[in-house]
Amino acid sequence: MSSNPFLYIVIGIVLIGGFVLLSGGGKSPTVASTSGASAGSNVTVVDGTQIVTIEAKGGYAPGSSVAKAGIPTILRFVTSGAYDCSSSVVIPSRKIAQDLPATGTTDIDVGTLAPGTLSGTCSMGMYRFSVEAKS
Ligand SMILES: [Cu+2]
Repeated sequence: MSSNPFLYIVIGIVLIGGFVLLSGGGKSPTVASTSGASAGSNVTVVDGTQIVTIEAKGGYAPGSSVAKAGIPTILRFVTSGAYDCSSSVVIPSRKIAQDLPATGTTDIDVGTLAPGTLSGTCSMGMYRFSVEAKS
């Protein structure tokens, strides 16, 4: 019985595939660890207004954000081909119900956050997000 060249090709593909997976896995995203009680990496402050950027599509990312209390705050929802119910945002404590375009950017003014957690969901209450405001 002679060796089967097909077998060697399969083994080669598996080895190369495994190597690609391993080297790709090494490039895990590094979380920017800013010092002190600063806000999360999805939070920026522009002209004194805090902008919390949340992607909506099949849920919310990040699901939980850390922001600063005491400054005017906007939740900026970014959608890209979101045809699921996460494109309909409800923030009960602010009496907000906002439909997002399937693709686009929608700012929701949530006022100045008091220390604590602001929570929202999709219109069905299935997907959740929260913004924890720290003083
Ligand atoms: Cu839903």
